[in-house]
Amino acid sequence: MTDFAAIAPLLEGQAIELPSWAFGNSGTRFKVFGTPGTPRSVEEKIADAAQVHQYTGLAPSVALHIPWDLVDDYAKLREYAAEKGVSLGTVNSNTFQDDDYKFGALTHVDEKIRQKAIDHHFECIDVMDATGSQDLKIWLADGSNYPGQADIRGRQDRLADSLAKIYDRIGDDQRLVLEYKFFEPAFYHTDVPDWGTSYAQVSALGDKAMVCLDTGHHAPGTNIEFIVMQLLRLGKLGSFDFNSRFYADDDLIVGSADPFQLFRIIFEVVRGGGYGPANPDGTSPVAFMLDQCHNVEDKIPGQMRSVLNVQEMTARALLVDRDALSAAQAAGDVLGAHQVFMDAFYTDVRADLAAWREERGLPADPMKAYAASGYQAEIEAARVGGTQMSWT
Ligand code: PSV
Ligand code: MN
Ligand code: MN
Repeated sequence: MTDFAAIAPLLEGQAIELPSWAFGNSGTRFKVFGTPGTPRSVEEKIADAAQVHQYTGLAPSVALHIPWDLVDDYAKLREYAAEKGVSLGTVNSNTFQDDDYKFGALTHVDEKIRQKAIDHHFECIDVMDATGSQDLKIWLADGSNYPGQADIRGRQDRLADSLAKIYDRIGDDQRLVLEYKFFEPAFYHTDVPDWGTSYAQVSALGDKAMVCLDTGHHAPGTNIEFIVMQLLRLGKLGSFDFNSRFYADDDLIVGSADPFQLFRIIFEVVRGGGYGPANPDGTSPVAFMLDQCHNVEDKIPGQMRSVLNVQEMTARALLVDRDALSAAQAAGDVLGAHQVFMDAFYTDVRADLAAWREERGLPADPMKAYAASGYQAEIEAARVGGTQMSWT
């Protein structure tokens, strides 16, 4: 098997973007629990995200969600983030919390409402221009609840037209990534339910339009790594929203429900050339982002655990002896090939990663170092009054 020393340099520069909303309160339709110290402003969310990067070295950027992260001056916010040691990443549009969008946004039959949704995306692109963000991520709540409720074909045509208008505004160094989700909040059909629909829509737009794969947005049992392989093969996998799930769109800590699935997904990213510094700015061709909520656990350590899980499964995926695997596959050695794969998955890399961190001036155990830092007590004492930021 490949040894850790051989793959260690490949871990250099791994970047996992954090969602600003993970630092605010979140919950279910039953209850949103507030916790002392929760951010009351976008700046406080960014300060908390910067902690994750400070202790892990893995999370140099923060994704924004507009209008949750609305501020007057994005250039100033960019400076603030830089002072904290992070940058502003993907800008997520939000067309799911406005009464006008009850029956759709980019697919709406009413031209005025559809234009309002398009205009919102233009505003998001303005934000990107000010923050220096590369990606505009579009996730649509559009869909219907009952057979016959909507002309599903007409909606697809309007979606294509709306996306083309938005794409026209995307700058040379920017990308549009279209996220799919098979259900929720609409339950009969959604307008971008699967990778095939997202792929068809972004392919019609051009090279700067890609698919975003959220790991929680598939039917149970779906072979997600196959989709990863196919999208990479087609050159259209733009980014991940990582999280894990037991049942639906649970948004739990990535790698907690099924670390083996995360390993299989990252193996296909590596195999397909989606990992590593292929871009001129040193970033990976496929952007790694988290899309999670921490309903009952502390948010900063929750995000730390998440990026560490991604790093751990990345190391294990890189450990797969690809030559031995190919040889066994070519020889029709079913169990030999499977064993090569599993040997890497079962390799405990935690001690090696701890040493790797220490060599780079990072704490061997970031969770422990953060807990000992006193930051949590500090924010609990300082953040009194104001309104805590919330996912909804
Ligand atoms: C929708 O379920 C989603 O995954 C989209 O990415 C949204 O932007 C995000 O959740 C909000 O948390
Ligand atoms: Mn998502
Ligand atoms: Mn989701």
